[in-house]
Amino acid sequence: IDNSFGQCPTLSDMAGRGTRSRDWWPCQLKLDVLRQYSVEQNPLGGTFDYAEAFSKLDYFGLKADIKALLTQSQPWWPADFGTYGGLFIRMAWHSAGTYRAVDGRGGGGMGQQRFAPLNSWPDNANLDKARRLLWPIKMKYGKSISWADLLLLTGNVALESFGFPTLGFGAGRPDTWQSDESVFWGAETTFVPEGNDIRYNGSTDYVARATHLEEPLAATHMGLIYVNPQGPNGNGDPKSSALDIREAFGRMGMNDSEIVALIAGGHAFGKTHGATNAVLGPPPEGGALELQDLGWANSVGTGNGDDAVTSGLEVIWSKTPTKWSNDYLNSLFHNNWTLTHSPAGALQFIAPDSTLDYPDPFNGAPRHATMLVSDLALREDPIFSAIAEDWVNDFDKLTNAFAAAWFKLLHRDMGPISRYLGPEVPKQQFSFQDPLPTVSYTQINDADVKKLKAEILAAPGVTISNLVSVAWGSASTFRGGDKRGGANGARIALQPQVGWAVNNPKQLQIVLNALNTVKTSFNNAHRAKEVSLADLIVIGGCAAIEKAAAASGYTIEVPFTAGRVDALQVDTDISTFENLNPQGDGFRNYRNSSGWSLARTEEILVDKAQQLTLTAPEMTVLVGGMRALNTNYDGSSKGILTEKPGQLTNDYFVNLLDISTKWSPDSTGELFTGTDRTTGATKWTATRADLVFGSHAELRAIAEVYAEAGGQDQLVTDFVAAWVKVMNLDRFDVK
Ligand code: HEB
Repeated sequence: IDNSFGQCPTLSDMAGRGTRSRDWWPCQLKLDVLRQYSVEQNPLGGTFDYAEAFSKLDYFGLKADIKALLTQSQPWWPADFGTYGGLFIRMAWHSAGTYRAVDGRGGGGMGQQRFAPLNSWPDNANLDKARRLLWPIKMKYGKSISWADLLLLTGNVALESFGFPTLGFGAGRPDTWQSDESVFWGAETTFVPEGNDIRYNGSTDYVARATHLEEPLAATHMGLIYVNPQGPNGNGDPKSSALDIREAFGRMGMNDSEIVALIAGGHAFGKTHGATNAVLGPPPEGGALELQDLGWANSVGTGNGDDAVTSGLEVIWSKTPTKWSNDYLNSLFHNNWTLTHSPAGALQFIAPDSTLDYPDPFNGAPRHATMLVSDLALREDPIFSAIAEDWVNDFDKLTNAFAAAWFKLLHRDMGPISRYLGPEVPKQQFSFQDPLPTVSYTQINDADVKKLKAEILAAPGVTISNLVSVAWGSASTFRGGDKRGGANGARIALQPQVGWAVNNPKQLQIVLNALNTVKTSFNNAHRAKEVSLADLIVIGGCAAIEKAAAASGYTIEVPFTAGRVDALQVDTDISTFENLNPQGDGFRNYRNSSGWSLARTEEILVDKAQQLTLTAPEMTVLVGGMRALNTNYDGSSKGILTEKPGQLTNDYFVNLLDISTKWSPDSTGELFTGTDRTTGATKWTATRADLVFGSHAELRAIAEVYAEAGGQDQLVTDFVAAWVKVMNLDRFDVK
């Protein structure tokens, strides 16, 4: 356990050390999350195209090499039962299992297990060995396979080597080169088991607290992928463990039967490691140079093999830990369990009167059946046990359920199926992929777009403001983390998005009605050619921006790429789409104040900008431009710092930075009034999402660029570029 949070024994004066502004002003709004993954820190350079590199991969050669590696036990980390399969399955599961449905972050899509904090989480103990075992293979295949893909594919190959029929594999996860700092892993300053559990907002009641888990977190403690194997806070109680499991896996987007399938499937293999009470060395990130990014050094005995300590638990679930079987569930339901301690002192269950044919991984010595407290949850919880008992007697059902849940686990954050690469992508579509229909009609051309723009602008009820707002609402659900949302599919016209407060349902309906009328008349007038509502929503935004620019003296054309299609309600999973309902959308001056959140409005704005993969300048110009276009979600005048709303001007920045306005907060600290410093007359109102562009030194520096001489021209150019980027965030089909 590393108790040195926030401390470092050596004081250096180089390479960014010493006290920094972040130390002096820890509550300062940080823009770092908008500056990740720049070309400068990518050794493959900005032009590297992973899909292209992957297309040259000898995929089945790679799979054969992984399969061979499984049974090549290395003396520095001997394989249990003669195979690394169990270890590799756990590696893949822990890579993908950090996904949280609430904000779409985490997951295996960026190969983040290589970097802090994940590489050093207590729950990821000894997975450094798994990755190091894979290095010769990564080295051999180079750029044609990313670490992110390799970590997951290896888990698949391991399952297949044990005789499990997987549904296939979709590659296509380009590597990242730094820790993803955008993920909120919790506010705690200690790792499990010490976890000070700020995420439960003070609740210590195991029944009540599961529902108090702070959003967007999924894990129950800092440093865990999901739940404590010894029960909540190590209480040894399977019933309350079940509540934690349901909540944690639910936050990963898994339902009860998927949960049972994953655990019963995963723990059919391998073992846990707690042979001795060894005190382990620091995790990789805290390790000495000579350890070369390996952690958890174990100095008892050989420190590996039959002396290995990982979790401190010593469990062998199945009589056949290297073969796909129903033995885990058989053991769970057909044995009598007694709470006991592992050699390392951790709470686990043993079946003292079980048969002695649970094999030792090295010497074959017989052992009794053992289970984790969290495994017993599948038997003690009535809902889990009903599902599991059904599968005890129906192995095929378990096999099918695990295959589907495992596939979902690995691909949950990949976005639409069009992103999947490789020869093993299943033909079948899954609801978690948010399917879009394939269409055969001819797409509209430039001349059609021009005509459609004119028709939209002439339609009853539409304004520059509501067209821009709806186009933004449609596209801005996109989340870079799991590639869900976006304008394609026009899901803004479907449940649940159509009813979201941020979308102003009444105004939205006016625009959708107008666009649907345009759509019907266009499609009736053409034979094989059609326009989708999804495209029309975006075209509406283009038309409105062009008109607003014309009003301020600019003749521009907002680039548009046709080809979006309209999704069906049946292909739109309402409950998980609800996760895309924003806590706040500073771009439309929206903040949902219900629900427990410690976040400030300006942090929610930056967080949303990060989801949209925007840079700080892009965020700034979009807010300023959208205020000029009068696109607040509720039509309010908050932050509309212009006398000419609806024209694409830089007025917002000019007026925000004008010293003659004096700003004062209301009692909530959310709304501000700007008065004339001399006369005292009220000039404007604004929110935190506005004033931050004048108060935050770095944002102010960007705002100045748009307010100073030349700023108006630059605003028009940059606004259009950032706008088009947002409209196309989910166009994986367009290069
Ligand atoms: Fe698991 C292992 C816990 C789920 C798969 N796990 C394990 C361990 C632990 C656990 C503690 C041990 C580690 C060591 O080494 O020591 N899990 C757990 C929990 C949970 C789970 C608590 C929730 C309830 N798993 C899971 C899943 C999966 C898995 C879901 C898949 C799918 N695991 C696994 C494996 C293993 C484990 C395969 C083995 C590893 C080896 O062999 O190495």
